[in-house]
Amino acid sequence: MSEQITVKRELVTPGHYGCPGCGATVAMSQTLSVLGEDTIVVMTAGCWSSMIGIHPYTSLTVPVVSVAYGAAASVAAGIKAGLAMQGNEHTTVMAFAGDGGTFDIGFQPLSGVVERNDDVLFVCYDNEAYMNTGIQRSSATPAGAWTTTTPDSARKGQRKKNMVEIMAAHRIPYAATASIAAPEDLKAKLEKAKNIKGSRFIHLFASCPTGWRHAADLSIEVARQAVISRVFPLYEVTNGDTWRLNPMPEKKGVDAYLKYQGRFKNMSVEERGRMQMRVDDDWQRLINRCQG
Ligand SMILES: Cc1ncc(C[n+]2csc(CCOP(=O)(O)OP(=O)(O)O)c2C)c(N)n1
Ligand SMILES: [Mg+2]
Repeated sequence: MSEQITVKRELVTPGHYGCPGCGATVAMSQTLSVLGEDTIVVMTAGCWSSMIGIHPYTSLTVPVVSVAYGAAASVAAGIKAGLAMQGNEHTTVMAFAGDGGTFDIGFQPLSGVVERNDDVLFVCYDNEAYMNTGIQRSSATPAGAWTTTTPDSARKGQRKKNMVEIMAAHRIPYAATASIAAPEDLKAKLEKAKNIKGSRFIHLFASCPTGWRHAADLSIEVARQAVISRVFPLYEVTNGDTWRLNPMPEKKGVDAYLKYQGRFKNMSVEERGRMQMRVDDDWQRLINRCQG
């Protein structure tokens, strides 16, 4: 019997407009390689809608619908419902939006879609600021970070919004965090999400060398440090009530994560200590949920 060799086509082409080391391009490439060609991507304004290229060129080889900023969830729900009316139950419709298009301006449409349990996979690539318009603070920006709207004289004081907790509170069938530094974990989560009917949300951490002020070849390492320092733990929540950690990261201080990034370079020792306390607090809350 002859062996069949399947050559998988890369669905993100090399001609995109991303910055060197862009974590969001890795996020899209890893995501589409799992979801496959039978996927429609709905994206809002943000780095990805610029990186895709100028019409008639495109750097994605799957259909893309580019929509008004904030509307990704509702448009994706509408497309999925339209396909279902045509008898197409197989195409995955993925909303792919930045943190601004998810945590902030896209928040209400996303909440509506999830509350109705519309059949949508929503992937938020989180680079922790409005990068495409010049690194402005969002509600996903962590406390202590420099951005152009939280300059060194007034760096961000508020904590990062916890979107997965908010999704879980909607009793969404599946919500998870994921990282470009953990592709196998991301793959398992996407495969699971792809086969669930209803709303699914993946919060995908994607480093940004331009906005975070780190070297382009450190994007994966920075994302990896975020996981192992527990700044961005990997976990999943099923039906809003079953929390599971995957995997248990080592106990490491936040300094190893902060040290690569210019956006944190002016944090004082006290501020770093406060950040460590917040990370430890959030970790304990997460552990309690996973054990409860
Ligand atoms: C209604 C509306 N407001 C503002 C803008 C300007 N705008 C375009 S992209 C962007 C930032 C997007 O940030 P995010 O969603 O985090 O994606 P990123 O650029 O970081 O990839 C903004 C504010 C817009 N296009 N439409
Ligand atoms: Mg962003």
